Amino acid sequence: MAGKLVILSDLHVWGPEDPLYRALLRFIDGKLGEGDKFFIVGDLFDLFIGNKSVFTDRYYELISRLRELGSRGVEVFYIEGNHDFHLENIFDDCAHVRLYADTLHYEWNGRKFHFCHGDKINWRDVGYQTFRFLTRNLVSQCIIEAAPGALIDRVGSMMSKASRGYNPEASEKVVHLFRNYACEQISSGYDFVIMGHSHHLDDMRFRVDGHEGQYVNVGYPRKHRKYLELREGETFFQLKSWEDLVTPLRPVKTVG
Ligand SMILES: [Mn+2]
Repeated sequence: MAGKLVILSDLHVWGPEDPLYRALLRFIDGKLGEGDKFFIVGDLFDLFIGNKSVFTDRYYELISRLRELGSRGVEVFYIEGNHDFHLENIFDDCAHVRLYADTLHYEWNGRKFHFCHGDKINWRDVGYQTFRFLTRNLVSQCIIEAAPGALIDRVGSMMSKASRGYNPEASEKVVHLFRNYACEQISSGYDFVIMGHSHHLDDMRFRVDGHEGQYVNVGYPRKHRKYLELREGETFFQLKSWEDLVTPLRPVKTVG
């Protein structure tokens, strides 16, 4: 099958006025075409919880763009992050958009891919785990469904900022944990492990018992200005420069 895999994560778009938001729309228009698979590996938004009009109105343009990709022959795989989830009702009627709350195991051209945002990996990271627990468990899901969007927006923004303050940058230990996790997946047979969340740009190869696999993480595009691409016939993902991101994109905050 023709086409390529294109991967983005951790944009943490904070609003329609965010220059990165405009750049993302241009990215979707310019870089995706017939037969392509577009993978979003979580935290595309700094805050997007549930199918609430406060969010769907705010990001109307992007949602329309993703919805329209079907007619351009592009499939979308949205692996939810810890800042954007419960998106299940937004794309209900779009067969070309698939949502994953956790992990995506994928096969393409005989090669095996393991995708996850990565927020469950660092179990010692109390800040993230609390955020995840409070927002993802069933009780809070019911609350989210019943609560007005404006309230979720306010509370979520506070929590999002709090988790930012808790861990401004992935420590060496976290980076190490992510690489270990990737290595485990590769040793269990995956050819590629793709994660986000750490905001640490990574491109590593692991060879286990003669089997070589690649771990990639786009880091924090606001800072690193990279995305990932795998074309047919290529052996490994390329970290490509997002050359469109030339204007200053507000001071860099490394976020969880
Ligand atoms: Mn995250």
